[in-house]
Amino acid sequence: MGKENEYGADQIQILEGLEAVRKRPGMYIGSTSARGLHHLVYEIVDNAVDEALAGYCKNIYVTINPGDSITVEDDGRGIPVGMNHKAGKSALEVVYTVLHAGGKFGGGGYKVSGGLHGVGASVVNALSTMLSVEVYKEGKVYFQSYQKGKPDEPVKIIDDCELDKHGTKVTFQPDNTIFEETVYDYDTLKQRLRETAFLTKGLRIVLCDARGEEPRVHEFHYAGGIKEFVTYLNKNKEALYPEVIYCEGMRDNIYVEVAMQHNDSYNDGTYSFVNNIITPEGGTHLAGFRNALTKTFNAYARANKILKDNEPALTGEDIREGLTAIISVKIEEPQFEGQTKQKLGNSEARGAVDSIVSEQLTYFLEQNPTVAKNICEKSLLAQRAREAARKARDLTRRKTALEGMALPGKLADCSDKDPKNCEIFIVEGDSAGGSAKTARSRATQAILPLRGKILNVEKARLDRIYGNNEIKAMITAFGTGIHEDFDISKLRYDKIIIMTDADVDGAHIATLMLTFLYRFMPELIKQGHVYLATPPLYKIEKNKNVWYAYSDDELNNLLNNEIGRDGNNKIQRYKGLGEMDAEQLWETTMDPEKRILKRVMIDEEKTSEIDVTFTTLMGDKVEPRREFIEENAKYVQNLDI
Ligand code: 0RA
Repeated sequence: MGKENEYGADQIQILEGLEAVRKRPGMYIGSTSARGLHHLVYEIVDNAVDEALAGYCKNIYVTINPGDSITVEDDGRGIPVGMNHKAGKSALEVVYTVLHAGGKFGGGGYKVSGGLHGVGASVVNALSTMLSVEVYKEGKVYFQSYQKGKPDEPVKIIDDCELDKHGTKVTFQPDNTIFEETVYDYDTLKQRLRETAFLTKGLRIVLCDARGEEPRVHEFHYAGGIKEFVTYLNKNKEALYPEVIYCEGMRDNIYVEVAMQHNDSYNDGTYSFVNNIITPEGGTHLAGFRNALTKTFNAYARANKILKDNEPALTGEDIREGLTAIISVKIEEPQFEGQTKQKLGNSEARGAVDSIVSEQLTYFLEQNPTVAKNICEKSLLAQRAREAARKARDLTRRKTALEGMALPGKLADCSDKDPKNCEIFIVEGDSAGGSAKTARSRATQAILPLRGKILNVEKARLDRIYGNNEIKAMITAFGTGIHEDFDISKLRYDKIIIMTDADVDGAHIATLMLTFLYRFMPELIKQGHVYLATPPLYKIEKNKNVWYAYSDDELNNLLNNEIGRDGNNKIQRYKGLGEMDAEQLWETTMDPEKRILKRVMIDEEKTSEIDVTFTTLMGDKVEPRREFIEENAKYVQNLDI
């Protein structure tokens, strides 16, 4: 076959490849929702991060331009621009037009192909109406631009630059015929880029939002890497000891880093990453860490007589109570398993993490006996609380076994017994609960009124939680049990609807409820069973007609258009659910035909930030909470976490 034919065949393959990406974008970037839109940025940034991991790039600048195009510039070596003889074109063009070409060329350096969606720059290119790239190398600026992945022209030199300038600058405009959402969310990018900077110590990432009149800029640069990540995650909690324990090493060609520190909370805040990408379902690296932790602490506690020979061993759960930990591995060919491919499967990662953590943690404990004793004692307390909680739980279990499903007295249950048809309203206060009971559709709607504020689970151990009446009522009403007892098939209602006043107190109660659900029954949220009711803020009456408005914007819209501004309008501002009679409550908030429900969702990629948010809102420290509320006051309409 002649050279030209070969080139032609290649060309056809490339076009077919790009077409495939545009036809089934979800297969390559997961989704075409806001999430997929943001993945385009991560894809391009991750390529630059690989260059940083190889030791050549120190700074990455990410800019959201007016019109929501994105520019990512790095100061790495610059993508190779020379001829790729096999493909018959510039290596740069290969990178941007051939599927899965990322990193397969050029030798040397440490190349970790991205995790779940490490699909390469060509996918971003195929899904962009426009993409342009400049490479700075040896005093020249190389350039190529593309539309929907197809190059406008071959790579050309467009300018000279400083001899010592080097790097790559990419700008792309996501295709609005492919993405359902094309507006970038600054906070989403900010969180992810902060995380990337934590996971790549020494790398500086600057994010700039140039869409508004005043640019917004955040800079992330952590010399301490994941050690600083742990400090950040613990910032609203009291650390149990000042040191962040850090282990690092290379085994079986796997680079392992672990950082951890206990705090005075009761949650396990462990997050694991593979090649800088979070693994929400853990996997072998996490298993290796847990094994090492349990083994090492038990050995230490026994050897130092903190745990007597006749006492039972500490469980992993005991030791992880109040632990904040980051496990980060870099591995050349990660294998992902599980339904959502978010679980690391490489068996060698288990041994690598286990041996590195066991060895270095043992050494640390020997060198820091005060810290070691501190952690062991906290674990012993956890063990005792766990024992007390088990007894309390067994008691409720025995009770339910004896009395059948002993539903809480305050619950007005629905008559339909098929959970798929049923919903439960958790209502703040007895008076609103009364209206809701009158208003409801008895067949399918159950009402559980809660008295006052529910226990802040962020500040309580399991045994106290089991002792709390409001929480017990919810647990029995839902039917699923919690923690290791949790069984979604026992869920008695398809929808759990939190209905609180549309004021600050109501928002606080809703947050307490969400904290409880998030910590004890996260699956209910993950599987989309949890909702927030939306009561109206205003009632407008004119000539016996009635309108409801659910926000200030809506009120103004109604007054400007449908109703008209008129002195005879009667506008009532609702302060609480209690101000509505049963009929109004039904019409505005409960009627499945008319109401607005907000489904609460968890973005699996954002869990560490969700934890920070909950501890900011619910923890002991007042100052960070005030700051958070001030910073977010503008954005409160969005209650998803
Ligand atoms: C492989 C080899 C060389 C550079 C890169 C990859 C590279 C890739 C990307 C992607 C984004 N930014 C990047 N920067 C560099 C070395 C090429 C050479 O030495 O000529």
